Amino acid sequence: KARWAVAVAALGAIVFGAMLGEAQQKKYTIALIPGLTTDGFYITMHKGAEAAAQKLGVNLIFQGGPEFSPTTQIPVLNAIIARKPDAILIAPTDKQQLIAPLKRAFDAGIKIITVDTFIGENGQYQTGKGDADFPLSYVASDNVEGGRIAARALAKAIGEKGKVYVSNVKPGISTTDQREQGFKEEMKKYPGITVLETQYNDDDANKAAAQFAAVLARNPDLAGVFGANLFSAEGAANGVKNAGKRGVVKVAAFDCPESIVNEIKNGIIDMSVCQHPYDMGMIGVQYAVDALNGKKIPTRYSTGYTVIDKANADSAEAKAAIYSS
Ligand code: T6T
Repeated sequence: KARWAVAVAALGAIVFGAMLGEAQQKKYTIALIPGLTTDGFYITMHKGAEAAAQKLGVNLIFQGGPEFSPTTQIPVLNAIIARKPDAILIAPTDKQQLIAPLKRAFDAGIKIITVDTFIGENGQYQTGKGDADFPLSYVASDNVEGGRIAARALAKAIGEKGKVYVSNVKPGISTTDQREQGFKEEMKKYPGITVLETQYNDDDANKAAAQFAAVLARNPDLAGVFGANLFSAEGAANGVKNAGKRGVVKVAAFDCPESIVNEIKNGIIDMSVCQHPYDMGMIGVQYAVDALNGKKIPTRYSTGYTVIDKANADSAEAKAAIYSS
C-alpha cells in the first residue's frame, strides 16, 4: 500500500513539474500604455520596455492616446483590456479618473503596474487601504524631489530674489502636481522669492509660450520660470526667446529631449532635471514578468535623475540622459 502511495506521489510531482514548466514557458503579453504616444519621454520608455521584452521573451504592445488626457487614454485602456494581456504597465493621465477603468482591468485578472504617474493619493500601493491600492508597483521618478532640485537651481540662478512662476500641465496629474509641490515647498526657504500663480498649459508648448508673454507683461520684473514638464519647459523657453529675455528671465526645466539640451547650451534654459524613462520601461517589464511568475516585487522603484546645466551639457553622462525622439 505504502509503495503504491509513493508511486502516486511521484507521478503527481512529475505532472505538477511539467505544468510548472509549461507555465514558465508561456509567452506573456504585456501592454504599455503611455501618457501620450508623441512625447520623447514615453518614446524612450517604450525603448526600455522593448529591450526588456526582447530579453525576457515577452510580447509587448505599445498603445496610447494622441494627447495627455483621460478622454483619449481610457478608450485605449478599454481596448487593451478586451485583448486580455497578462499585465498592463500604464502612466495614468489623472490620479482619480483612471482608478475605476484600471480596477476593471484588475478585476479581469490583469496585473497592473503604474509607470511615471500613479493613481490615488500618493503612489503607495498594496497597503490594504483605499480604492487605488490594487496596482502591484509604482516605477517612476521621485517627483517632489525633482521639483525641489529645480527650485534650488532657479533660486541660485536668480540670486535668491525676485518673481517666479510654475508653467504646469493641469491639476490632477500626479507627477506634475508633485513637482509643483516640491518646488513651492523649497521656495519657502527663500524669503526674497515670490512664487506667482501657476499657469496651466494643457501640455501645449504654444500655450505655455503665450502664457509666458502674458505673465511678463503683467510682471516686467519677472526673474524666472519653472517648466514642470517637457512641453511646459519648451514653451517657457520659446517665450523667453520671443521676448528677447535670454539670460534675463531664468528657466529651470524638466525633461531632456535634444531641444531642451540645445537651449541649455545656448543660454535660454539654465538647467533641466532629466528623468530616466528608459529605466522605467525596462524595470516595469521586468517587474511584470516577475509578478506573473509568482515572485513578490517591490511596491515602489525610484529611477533617479540626471541634472544637466551648461557646465556638463557636453558630458557623456548628459548625452546618455537625452531622450529618444
Ligand atoms: O514629464 C513627463 C512625465 O513625467 C509627465 O508625467 C508628463 O509629461 C512628460 O511626459 C513630459 O512631456
